Amino acid sequence: MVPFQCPYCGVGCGLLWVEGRVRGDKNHTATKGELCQKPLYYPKVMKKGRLLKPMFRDSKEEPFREIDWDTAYEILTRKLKSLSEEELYFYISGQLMTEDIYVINKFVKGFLKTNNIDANSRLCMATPVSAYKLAFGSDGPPCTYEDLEDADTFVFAGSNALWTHPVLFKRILKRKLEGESINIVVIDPVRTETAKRADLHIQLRADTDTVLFNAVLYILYKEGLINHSFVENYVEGFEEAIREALKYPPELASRICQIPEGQIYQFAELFAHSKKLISLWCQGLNQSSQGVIKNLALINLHLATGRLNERGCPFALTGQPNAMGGREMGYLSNGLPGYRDVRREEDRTFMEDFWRIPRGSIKPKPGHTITEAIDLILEDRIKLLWIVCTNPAITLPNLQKVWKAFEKVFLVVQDAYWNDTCQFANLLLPAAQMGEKEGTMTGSDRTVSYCGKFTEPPGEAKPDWFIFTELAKRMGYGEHFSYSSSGEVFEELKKTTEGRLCDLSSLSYQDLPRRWGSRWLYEGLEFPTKSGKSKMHPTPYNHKPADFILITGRTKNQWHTMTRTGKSSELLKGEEEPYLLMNPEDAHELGIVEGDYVEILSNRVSVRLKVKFGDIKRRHLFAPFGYGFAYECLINTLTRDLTDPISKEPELKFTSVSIRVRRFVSYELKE
Ligand SMILES: Nc1nc2c(c(=O)[nH]1)N[C@H]1C(S)=C(S)[C@@H](COP(=O)(O)OP(=O)(O)OC[C@H]3O[C@@H](n4cnc5c(=O)[nH]c(N)nc54)[C@H](O)[C@@H]3O)O[C@H]1N2
Ligand SMILES: Nc1nc2c(c(=O)[nH]1)N[C@H]1C(S)=C(S)[C@@H](COP(=O)(O)OP(=O)(O)OC[C@H]3O[C@@H](n4cnc5c(=O)[nH]c(N)nc54)[C@H](O)[C@@H]3O)O[C@H]1N2
Ligand code: SF4
Ligand SMILES: [Mo]
Repeated sequence: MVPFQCPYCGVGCGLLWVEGRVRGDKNHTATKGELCQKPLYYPKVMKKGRLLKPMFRDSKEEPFREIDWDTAYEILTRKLKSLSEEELYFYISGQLMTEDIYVINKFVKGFLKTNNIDANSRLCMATPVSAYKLAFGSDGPPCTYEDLEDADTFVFAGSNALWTHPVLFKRILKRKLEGESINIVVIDPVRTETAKRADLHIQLRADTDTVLFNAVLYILYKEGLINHSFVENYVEGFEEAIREALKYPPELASRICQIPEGQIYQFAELFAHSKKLISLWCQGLNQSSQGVIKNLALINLHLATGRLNERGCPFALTGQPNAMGGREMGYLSNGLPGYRDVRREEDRTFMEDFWRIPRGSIKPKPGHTITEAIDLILEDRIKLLWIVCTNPAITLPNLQKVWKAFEKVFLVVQDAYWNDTCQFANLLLPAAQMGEKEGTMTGSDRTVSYCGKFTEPPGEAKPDWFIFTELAKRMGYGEHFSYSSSGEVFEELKKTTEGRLCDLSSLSYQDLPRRWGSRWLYEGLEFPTKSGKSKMHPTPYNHKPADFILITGRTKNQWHTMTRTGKSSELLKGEEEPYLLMNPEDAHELGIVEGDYVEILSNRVSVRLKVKFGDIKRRHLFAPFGYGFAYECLINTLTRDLTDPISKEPELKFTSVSIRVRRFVSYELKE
C-alpha cells in the first residue's frame, strides 16, 4: 500500500496504490478518502504510449534516432554553453513535484543565471496570484477545506466545479442533499452541470463579471450594508473602489450583463446576510485580458463586508495538482523559493547565500513570460526552448505562431508520454511520472502530500529532478547538486521556507500529509502588505464587442490534452469527439441543426466542429480545447495571445468568432 496524491486536479485527493488498484486514502487529512473517476483508470494508462529512450535529431526534417543518456547530456551541455543566458528558455509545469520544480528553478535561476523560466500556471493561476498579492500582500489561499463544512453560501464564479473540482463540489452538495440550508450561486454564461445544481444561476454575458460585482458593491453601499468597522480597521482603498462601483447601478449592470436586475439584488442579499460566504472561482474569471480586475472586483466584496475567516473567504480554485507547490518554489519568471521574488534584493541575496553562489548571480529583472518568449524565438533572440511536463503545441493560444516558433527553435521536450509537442522537438527526454518517482505535492488548501513510488519507470525514463541533477553535474555544478534521492532535495528545499508564510521547514516525508499555515492564513487580520492592511481596488470594466463569443474549457473525464485519460476507453466514453455547444435559437437563425458540422473562424483560420445544442447564453459558443492533432481539432488556433496587463495570463475564454455553415451536395448530370 503506497500513498500518493492524485496526478490530476488541484483538489489534491490523497490516494492509495493497493495491489495495482487506486483507492481513496481515508486517513488523508484534507480529502478523507474521497475521489472521482479519473484516477481509477490511471493504472490502465500508465504505460501506454510512453517515451522510453532519449531521442535526437539535428534537423527537424530527419527522423529521431535513439541515443543514450550520456549523449543526451553531452548535447545539452554543449548547447547550453554555446548560448548566452538570454538565449535560453524553460517552460515547466504545475504537474511536476515540488522537488522537480525546486531543482529546475535552482539550476536555471541560480546557475544558468537567467530568469527565463515560466510555467503553464501562466495560463491558469497567474491571475489569482496577482490579485491575491495586490489585495492581501501574498498569494497563499486564505482559508482551507474545513471552511466548506460550516459556510452556508457558496459562490462559484467561472467555475464548472462539478466537472473540474468534483470532490470539492460534491462535499458541498452532500451537505445540501442532507438537508442543510445552503445557498449555491453559479455565475457562468453556460448552464453547466454545476449551474444545474445551483439555487441561483446568474447566466451573464461572458467577461461582464466585473460589472456584476461592482453593481453588488453599489447596492451594499447604497443600502448601508458595508461592514464599516472591518473596513476602517483592516482595509485600504475603500473610497476609490466605491467611486468606481457607483458607476454601475443595478439597472445599467443588468443591461450590460444581460441578466435580470432582481438577480443582482438577490446576490447582494447573500453577501449582506449569509452566515458565512465562500467564493470559489476558476478560469472563467482568470483567463481574461481583464482577469486581475475581475478577481479584485470579487475580492472587494469580501473586504467591504468583512467576509474573511469565520465570516467567509475568497478562495481561488487551483487547477493543477501541484501549482501550489510551484508557487511555494517560485517557479514563474519572477519567483524564488519560499514565496520570494527576484525583484527584491534581500530575497536574491538570501537565495544566493543559501545556494552558495556569488552575490549578483540571480538577475533582478523577471524573465519573459511564455507568450513573450514565443515572440522572442521568432525574432531569433531565444534559441533553445526546454519544455517539461506540459503540451504547449495544443494549450498555448495563437497556435500557428507557436508552431512556427517551435519549428525554428532548438526544442527539448521532457515528457512522460509521446505528446503533441514531441513532433517539433530536436531532443526528447523520457520522464518518470506519478508512482514511478518519489516526491511531494501541495493541494488547493495548502495540504502537502507525500507521493510514493509504486512501480518502476518504463524503459530509461528518469525522474525530472534527477535529469536536471545529472546535467548540472556535467556542467560543473556537481557539489551543489549532489542529491542522491528526492528526500535529500526535500530536506534542502524546506529550509528555504523557514520563517516564511509557506513554512514547510518542520515537515518530513514521514509525517505527511500536513498543511502549512494555520486554518486561516490571516487569522489576526494582519496582512503582509506595507501598511499591514488588506486593499480594495477600483475595478473598471471595458466592453469587448463580439459577433459570437467563443468560450473554451474542459470536459468531464478528460485531463487537458488527454495523454493519459484519452487512453482509457472508460473515460473516453461519450467524449470521443470534440464538439461545439450552441444555443438552439442562434442555430435556427443560421439554419443549423444539431449534429451539423460548422466552421468557426478567427485569426484567419477555421476549425470544424460538430454542433451540440445546450443551454448557453445567446451569441456564445463553448468548445473543449484539449483534443489534439489526432482529432484534427486545434481550438487554440482560434484564440489570441492577448494577455492581462498585470498577470500576463492569456485571454483563453473570450474570442470573437464567426460561424460558417457549408453543406455540399453533388448532383450527377446525366445526358
Ligand atoms: N475534468 C477535468 N478537470 C480539471 C481539468 C481538466 O482538464 N479536466 N483541469 C484542471 C485545471 S488545470 C484547471 S485550471 C481547472 C479549470 O476549471 P474550470 O475553470 O472550472 O473549467 P473551465 O471549463 O476551463 O471553465 C469554467 C467555466 O468558466 C465559464 N466561463 C467562461 N467565461 C466566463 C466569464 O466571462 N465569466 C464567468 N463567470 N464564467 C465564464 C465557462 O463557461 C466554464 O463553464 O480544472 C481542473 N480540473
Ligand atoms: N483554449 C484554452 N487553452 C487552455 C486552457 C483553456 O481553458 N482554454 N486552459 C489552460 C490551463 S488552465 C492549463 S493548466 C493548461 C494545461 O495545459 P498543458 O499542461 O499543456 O496540458 P497537459 O495535457 O496537462 O500536459 C501535461 C503534460 O505533462 C506530461 N506529464 C505528466 N506527468 C509528467 C511527469 O511527471 N513528468 C513529465 N516530464 N511529464 C509529465 C503529460 O504527458 C502531458 O504531456 O492549458 C491551458 N490552455
Ligand atoms: S477530484 Fe481532482 S484530485 Fe480528486 S480524484 Fe478527482 S481529479 Fe483527482
Ligand atoms: Mo489550469
